[in-house]
Amino acid sequence: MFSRAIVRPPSVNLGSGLTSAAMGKPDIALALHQHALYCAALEQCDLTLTHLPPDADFPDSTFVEDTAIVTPFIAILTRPGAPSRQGEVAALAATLPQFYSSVHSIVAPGTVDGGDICQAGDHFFIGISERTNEAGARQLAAILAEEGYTYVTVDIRGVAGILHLKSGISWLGDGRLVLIDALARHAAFRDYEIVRVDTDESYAANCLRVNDQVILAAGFPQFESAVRALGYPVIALDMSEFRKMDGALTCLSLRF
Ligand code: CIR
Repeated sequence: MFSRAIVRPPSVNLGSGLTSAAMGKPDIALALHQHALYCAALEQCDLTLTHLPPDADFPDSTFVEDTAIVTPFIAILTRPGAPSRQGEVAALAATLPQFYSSVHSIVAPGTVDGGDICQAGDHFFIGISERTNEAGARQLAAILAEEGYTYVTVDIRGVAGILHLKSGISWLGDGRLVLIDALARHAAFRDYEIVRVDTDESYAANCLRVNDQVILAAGFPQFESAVRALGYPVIALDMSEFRKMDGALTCLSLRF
């Protein structure tokens, strides 16, 4: 169960952030509206939110998930792989000690983006990507192992179309993983029940189980039906403006 989340609204220059999507510039008013609905959905799932102030020095800072890895028991500040994002971590370094007695850190030459880290119960999938390097993965793995978690690394550098591991995988709980086709046969996922996402709906693979509900991106009817058929109450949210900046549902919060 999660009880809290940290969120950070987009700043006016969201459109100056990093992106590989050729989908045009985000509409800031609409992005703020979508962010407000996202926050409301988390509250509907019984989370108490901490709102960090927007920061125009860091146009990607709304994607707060990349700056820390949090569980109900431990917190780890990351060192994001994109140099333009490394300064985002300071705000989390100032905030997390309210909730944790000690806070770990990834240090140079390691880099880790939270979007590459998928927790599945007591087990972690650690994506090695253009953002998360092997040194960062080793540091993270050592911290997790010390805390009693198990882990496996998943190299996604050859997987087309995903920025982070969690662009292609989500943990639904109940032994179930949501996976894009390109990851579905990977050995790391062999012991799980797999909910596959069709290639034309692959953006929907990033979804968010929060307590009893599943928050998913609106506009992907096959995936939404599959999740409903499994019996989960669903909240569907329009993510259009964040998608333009390679962002998806999990990126917009840290849940613990
Ligand atoms: C970036 O490229 O870093 C941002 N524009 C998007 C980050 C998305 N974060 C995530 O998937 N966890």
